[in-house]
Amino acid sequence: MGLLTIIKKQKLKDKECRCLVLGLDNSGKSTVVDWVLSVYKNQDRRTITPTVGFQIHTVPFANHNVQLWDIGGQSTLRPYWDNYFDKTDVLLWVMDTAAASRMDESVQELKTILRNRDRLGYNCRIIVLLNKKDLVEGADKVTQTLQSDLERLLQLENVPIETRASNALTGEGLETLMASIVGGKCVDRGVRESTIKSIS
Ligand SMILES: Nc1nc2c(ncn2[C@@H]2O[C@H](COP(=O)(O)OP(=O)(O)O)[C@@H](O)[C@H]2O)c(=O)[nH]1
Ligand SMILES: [Mg+2]
Repeated sequence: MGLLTIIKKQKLKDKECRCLVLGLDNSGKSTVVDWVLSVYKNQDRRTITPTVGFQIHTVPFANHNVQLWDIGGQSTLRPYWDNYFDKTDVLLWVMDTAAASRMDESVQELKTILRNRDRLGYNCRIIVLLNKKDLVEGADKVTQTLQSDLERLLQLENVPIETRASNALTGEGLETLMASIVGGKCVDRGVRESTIKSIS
């Protein structure tokens, strides 16, 4: 391995960003992760089955190692979500834009998390991903309305949130999402490895 390669690899290791991917079951979390892996790690796209427990993937992006923690969203698994909160840089909250009947449930779950922000850490950034935009007619208008509704609903929590829209099947919106994920503060890799060991 040439010196340049070693230096490049070391640089990548220096910046690590831990992103917790949460949201209700069927919102598209694993599909988002799958698209990211296919593009930035050249992995074949998989057939997605409901996530039982959690999966951790590390993806190189813009001089960062982005750790994506894909956590199962079924109601039986939600009481365990906070086991993963420690040292999270970004909480990516995935919502199914087309599932109007589950919107309220999703917002309530997010509110519960935000009310316990001491567990998540006050430096953790919150990104809400309005996924499955391809399934709604007039997606841009719908996501705009949803965005302002969300801001109003989460106002009481007094937490700044960033909203993005995506189609995880085609990857639309996901490259800018990745850029946004690494845009925040990231910390040293060593700290994170000890956390993974203690949880797994
Ligand atoms: N049309 C459409 N379907 C999606 C999108 N994202 C995910 N899906 C589908 O939604 C279903 C649930 O996705 P999955 O990633 O397993 O959701 P998870 O339970 O949140 O991990 C799967 O059938 C996916 O193919 C999207 O952006 N558009
Ligand atoms: Mg899943």
